[in-house]
Amino acid sequence: MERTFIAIKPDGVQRKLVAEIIGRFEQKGFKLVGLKLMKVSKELAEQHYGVHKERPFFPGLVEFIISSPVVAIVLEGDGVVAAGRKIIGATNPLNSEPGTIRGDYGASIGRNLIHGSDAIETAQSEIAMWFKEEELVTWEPTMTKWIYE
Ligand code: D4T
Repeated sequence: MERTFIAIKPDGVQRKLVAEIIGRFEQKGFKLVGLKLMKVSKELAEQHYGVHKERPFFPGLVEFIISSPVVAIVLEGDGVVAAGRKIIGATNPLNSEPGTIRGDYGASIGRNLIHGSDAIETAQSEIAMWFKEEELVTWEPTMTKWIYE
């Protein structure tokens, strides 16, 4: 089953949007398989955003991610990577559709509340970067038969 990595960034945690954000994925029908509150190390932040290391916003982005706790999440479900990105909305909250997390709660690109993996392969490497195998929980929600045919 497909998995994605989601992180509620420091602004989402500070603004007390954790329950609201996790709730949106739960209500959609996706299964939580990993969940933890953590202070992110500089090494992990730099690794996670490694593709952006030459971009001018990289130092500020890393400082922001390590500035305050983050909630790291792994979700499972058919098509969860692409559907998760839709629920999150466009990178710049000013362009995100209303009804998306960033569209409803964000007002600037540097405080866009949440990260979601952008492809299945990225999700696999991000999950391995952020979680130990034993932190991921295998379980069967009783609701599954009411969500999937
Ligand atoms: P993340 O990776 O946080 O889910 O965001 P996206 O996948 O939607 O967007 P991204 O990788 O292009 O950007 C990563 C991260 O950098 C911040 N950012 C981005 C920024 O502060 N200024 C910028 O100009 C850009 C492009 C926001 C998200």
